[in-house]
Amino acid sequence: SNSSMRSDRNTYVGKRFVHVKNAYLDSMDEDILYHLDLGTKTHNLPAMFGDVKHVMVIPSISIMLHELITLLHHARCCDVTIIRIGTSGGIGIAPGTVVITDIAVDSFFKPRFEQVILDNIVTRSTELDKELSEELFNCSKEIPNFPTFIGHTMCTYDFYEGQGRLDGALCSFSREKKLDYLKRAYKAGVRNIEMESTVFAAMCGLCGLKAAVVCVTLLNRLGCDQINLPHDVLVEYQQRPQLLISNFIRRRLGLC
Ligand code: R2B
Ligand code: URA
Repeated sequence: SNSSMRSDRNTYVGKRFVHVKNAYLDSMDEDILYHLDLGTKTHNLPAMFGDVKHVMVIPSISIMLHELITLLHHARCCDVTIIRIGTSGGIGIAPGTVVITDIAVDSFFKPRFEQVILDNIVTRSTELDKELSEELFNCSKEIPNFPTFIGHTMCTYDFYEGQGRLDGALCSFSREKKLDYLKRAYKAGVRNIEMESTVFAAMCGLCGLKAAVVCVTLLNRLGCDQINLPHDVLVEYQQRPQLLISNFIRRRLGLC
């Protein structure tokens, strides 16, 4: 029909299609949209979503921490230890490796979290508890076949361009610039990238909580951008931080 006639690359008569400003996207054999658990090869995306609008909500760990730390205060908790566990992208290390963070750094490899307060930028330190990270590392040595490193963790505001990815709807840099950036991060001591550690370290530090960050890596970003390991492998990897922390808790309770 007239309404579905293509008049140029992005426009059907009477319809304006979404522009993706990324020259790499069309050359990809398959595009896995990791957070949506969808892929161009595994799902018929036009049939499933051609007529709907998506909304994405960005969860904020800082809101959760404000309320959790306030709760701990009201409950008069003391000597609190708090550990963030989760997933991350590794740099120069094998997928499945667990990284225990010594310092959380920002996108400039600096150990700081910049909080906008009113119309000021307030810079906060992102140091974590050294003794706690060493205790966790010792604990990891007791688990067989459990590759673990202590290293810096880079925390970003975005999963795609913000982590130097060549996929996603926007990509404004070359493959060479991406690799140069990630190699500089590696040289600065960064071993993994995620999206919560700096604000977590800053808030816990200021409020006197002993804090640690333990994340498994799902891919090596020097090799690829897409998270494309089989589902059961990803599930096993994601259980590794949980396994380490449950062993740590058992040890602290004197149960092993
Ligand atoms: C790690 O993984 C998530 C993004 O895929 C994000 O919550 C993070 O920090
Ligand atoms: N989480 C991230 O933030 N980045 C990755 O590459 C993987 C998981």
